[in-house]
Amino acid sequence: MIFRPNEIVLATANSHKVTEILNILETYYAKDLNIDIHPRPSDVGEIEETGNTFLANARIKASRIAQATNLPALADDSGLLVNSLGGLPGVNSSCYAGEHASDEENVEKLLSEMRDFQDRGASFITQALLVFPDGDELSATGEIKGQLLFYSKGQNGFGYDPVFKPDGYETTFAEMSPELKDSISHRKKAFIALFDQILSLEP
Ligand code: ITT
Repeated sequence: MIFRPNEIVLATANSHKVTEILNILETYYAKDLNIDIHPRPSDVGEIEETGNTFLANARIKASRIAQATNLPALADDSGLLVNSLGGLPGVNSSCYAGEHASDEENVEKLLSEMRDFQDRGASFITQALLVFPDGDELSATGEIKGQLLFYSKGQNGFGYDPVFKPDGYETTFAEMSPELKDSISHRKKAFIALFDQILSLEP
């Protein structure tokens, strides 16, 4: 039996993701959450993501932080899947242009790979995973479909946001306010689905 935790530690080192996750939780649960969320401990070094799936990589990150802290650890593994590229960059989204590539370098490589494709369909996926120190898990995924532009537009967000226009909207994620992105994103869908499960657990 899994009990509702009073404390959770984040397993992501990506400050943009941390900001979005905390904003989503504050917006949708506010004081009802009653769970202390701690940042990823700075003394845990880089965690190599050797999995072939978002779930496998989320498990590697969360298990490592749960073991290091003896607290339930929350991972976000996410990425962009592009139809014309057979699902790339996928699990390799953060290092598409090479290890430690910047967001700008990844976007530049994507636009270059996509220059001859008219099918611009793509989707963002987030795998949210909570791993307890004893190995129990709760998981949820979120997805948003959209279209890739031929050039970058907008200054907000991070990663591939400047080239991704979600279906049903006229602007890229990077042109939207953070509040609008966080109300429709893959990350919002995954984390609301996960925290609805967490909050339904017995205390
Ligand atoms: P952690 O592993 O420490 O959580 P990371 O940035 O390495 O941080 P991932 O391995 O999950 O995380 O890689 C996710 C990459 O996918 C991220 O670096 C972006 O390039 C892209 N990405 C994920 N969510 C995104 C979003 O909401 N907007 C734009 N790009 C996103």
